[in-house]
Amino acid sequence: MAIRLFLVFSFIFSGFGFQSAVAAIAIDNFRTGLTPRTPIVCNVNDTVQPGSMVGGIRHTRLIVNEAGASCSVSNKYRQTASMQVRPSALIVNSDFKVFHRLEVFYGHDELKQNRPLNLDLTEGGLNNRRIRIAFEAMDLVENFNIVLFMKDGSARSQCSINLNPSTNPFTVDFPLDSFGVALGDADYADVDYIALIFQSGSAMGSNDFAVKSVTATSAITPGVLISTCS
Ligand SMILES: [Ca+2]
Ligand SMILES: [Ca+2]
Repeated sequence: MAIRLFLVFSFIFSGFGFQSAVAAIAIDNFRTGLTPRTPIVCNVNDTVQPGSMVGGIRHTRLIVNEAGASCSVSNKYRQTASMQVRPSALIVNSDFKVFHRLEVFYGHDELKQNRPLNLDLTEGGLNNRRIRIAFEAMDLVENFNIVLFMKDGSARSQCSINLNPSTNPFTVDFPLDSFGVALGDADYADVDYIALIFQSGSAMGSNDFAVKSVTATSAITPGVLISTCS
């Protein structure tokens, strides 16, 4: 199966004036797979969005508070949260005291079943790439996790951090070599599924944020924050 990879090239300059091309892999730029804002109360909004993201499908699950009877306690004012993809941002809004969990999957098909990406995130076998996430802004602390499933899920590694709020755009690099291996042997030359998980990290929920792009790159870019996955 052909994998839709969109290669972009950036150039880095060494201190000696040499120039070399560094290929970056665009995982998602949110310019396609648009989806309307659908506020939910204590529920799960589970949808797929076809487009030019890696694997051709973005599968999202927005979970608001707990579903079921306990919701009348945890969200007694029946407030809402929503996710929306507009060109070119994925936007999450959460109302007063609403706690969200957003799961974004790549490597699933239209029926939300596994369809391995067989994605090589290495650069010539080296684990020197970073998962680079660009945010537009974030108003409260958000817990963020990247989970990489390799070899059809027989290996797994992850990076989990709390992101600090910022009213300005900010970009964070998550170096592959800082990910914690949770299962098997990490083989970033065969990444089959990618999960991005965002969870309210504030004491009263209510978080809002927007993501602009997800790429994998080895380029070191001034101004980009570097996470150590802890
Ligand atoms: Ca595979
Ligand atoms: Ca809010």
